[in-house]
Amino acid sequence: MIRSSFGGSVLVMAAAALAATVSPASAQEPTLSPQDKDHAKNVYFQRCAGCHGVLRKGATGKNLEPDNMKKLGQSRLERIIALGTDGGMVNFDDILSKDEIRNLATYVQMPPDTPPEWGMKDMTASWKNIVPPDKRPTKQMNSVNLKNVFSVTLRDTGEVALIDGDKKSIFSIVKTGYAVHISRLSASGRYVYVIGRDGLLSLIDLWMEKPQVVAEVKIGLDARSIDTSKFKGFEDKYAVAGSYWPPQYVIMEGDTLKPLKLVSTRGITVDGEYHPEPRVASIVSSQIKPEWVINIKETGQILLVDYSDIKNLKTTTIESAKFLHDGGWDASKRYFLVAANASHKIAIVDTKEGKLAALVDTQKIPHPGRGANFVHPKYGPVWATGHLGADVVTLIGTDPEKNKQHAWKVVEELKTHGAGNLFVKTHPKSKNLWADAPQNPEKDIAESVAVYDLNDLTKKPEIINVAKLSGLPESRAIKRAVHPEYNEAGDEVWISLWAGKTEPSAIVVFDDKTRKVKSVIKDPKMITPTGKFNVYNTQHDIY
Ligand code: DHE
Repeated sequence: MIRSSFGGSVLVMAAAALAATVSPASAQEPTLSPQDKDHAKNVYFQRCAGCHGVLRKGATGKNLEPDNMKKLGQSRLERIIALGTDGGMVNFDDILSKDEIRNLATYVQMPPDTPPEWGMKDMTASWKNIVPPDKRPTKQMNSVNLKNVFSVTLRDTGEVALIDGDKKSIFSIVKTGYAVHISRLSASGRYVYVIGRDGLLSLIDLWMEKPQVVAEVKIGLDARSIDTSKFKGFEDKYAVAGSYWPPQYVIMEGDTLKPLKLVSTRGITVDGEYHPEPRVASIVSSQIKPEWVINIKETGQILLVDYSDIKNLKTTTIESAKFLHDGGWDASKRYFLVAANASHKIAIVDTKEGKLAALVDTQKIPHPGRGANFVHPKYGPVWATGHLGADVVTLIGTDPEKNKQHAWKVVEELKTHGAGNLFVKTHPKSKNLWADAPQNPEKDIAESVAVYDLNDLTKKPEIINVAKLSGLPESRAIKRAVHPEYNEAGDEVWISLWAGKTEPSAIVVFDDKTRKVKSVIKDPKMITPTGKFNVYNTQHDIY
């Protein structure tokens, strides 16, 4: 089992919604008391479902259906859960008790529970138009430079901190969904959309004197992705959010979140088999067409959804590779590159032609975030991804016009300070590429980032221990250095130090040119900061 959400995910609402049924079992069948089963079910949804799936069919993590689990047996399963595996699953003996581990090992040998559906009726009933558009400000009511605001995920408190990037101070903390995941921006830059793992989507209006949630809707029971309509003429008109459970996506009004259209993603994998749980992974919005790229994890199908007429929705379905996860645009914004992470491939879609441009083999478990674009001195324009399962940053050529011989090929692998990378980042104005490694089991590596000089990639990267420079008290617990994000000007890099819920965390701001610490943002309210979304860069897909 891979630790879901890299250390504590959720499907709590789904778990709560499940009937606490215990099937009658024969003497030989693994069984638990109703109370233990209920608890194990919650632990499974919180810790395991993100990687292995609710129905345990497997994705980033292995298939955990009862027949396979029974073959491994109780004591082997307990060992795996406690200690992890060489295959990339981390140990759980630091966060689960011996009883929890034992019961979880039994639970995965029992038939999986299926959470309820969440249809239009449920969604509409959950919808709150808290401050309707006609009651909202007609102009910006605060004096903050909104383009340089960062929406920061405070993962374990279910909040986002809106940080004034110029002053480097929090100017609003907003309650959002449980185990909040990512923020995205409306085309105008006025609205921030925040999705929680419990499926709660919150809309924040940055024009308010103190920005607050103006609308919310629960789009499913377990979700990860959200984006908006960015094509000319459709700015701020629609939002689209995808869920892990039920497997579906929903199109909503952009300024109220009123649900308009719900589309199931259940269907056939690229291997031609039916899958009951094809989860919605990344969603990105095209700037060259009224279209979203919606990546369906388990089927490996990439959907190009034309939102110009949502009553008569036209979708192009592109066959790629299974286990699609995260990805980003190339510098021209024509090609979308997405990791099929457990297939160890990057799929590249030509959104102009509506076709797969290439499937590129990489080292183990590519994890780009949105990736990083720059011009390589030798190979021309490239896009970079890091890997969870290998200590390299992979560079793929992205210019089929002027650098055809390098296009859609791995042109170089840059050695990093360790596997367990989640995010790489650069900026068009920068000459640096930053790579984290928060999932590395070694404290020193997980607390550090590697910085490459884009003018001379033959030079070894500089390894910077972010935790040591932060001034936070030394502790045995890991403060994971995660998610480098540039400011609007492209001259600062912000890195979260993601500590435990009860320990102090911080955001360390580096001067990009000198790579020296410029500022450390600490605040007692800044609990478990992870992703940071600069308004301007997120709005314009700059990375
Ligand atoms: Fe994420 C992006 C799914 C765990 C921080 N993560 C994404 C995307 C997906 C995804 C599908 C792409 C969204 C998009 O672009 O529309 N994440 C998952 C999981 O399934 C997984 C592995 C396990 C889970 O159960 O949730 C998971 N993610 C995490 C974390 O534990 C992270 C590190 C911390 C946190 O706050 O949850 C985390 N994920 C992020 C971030 C992004 C992201 C910061 C956006 C990166 C960007 O720069 O755009």
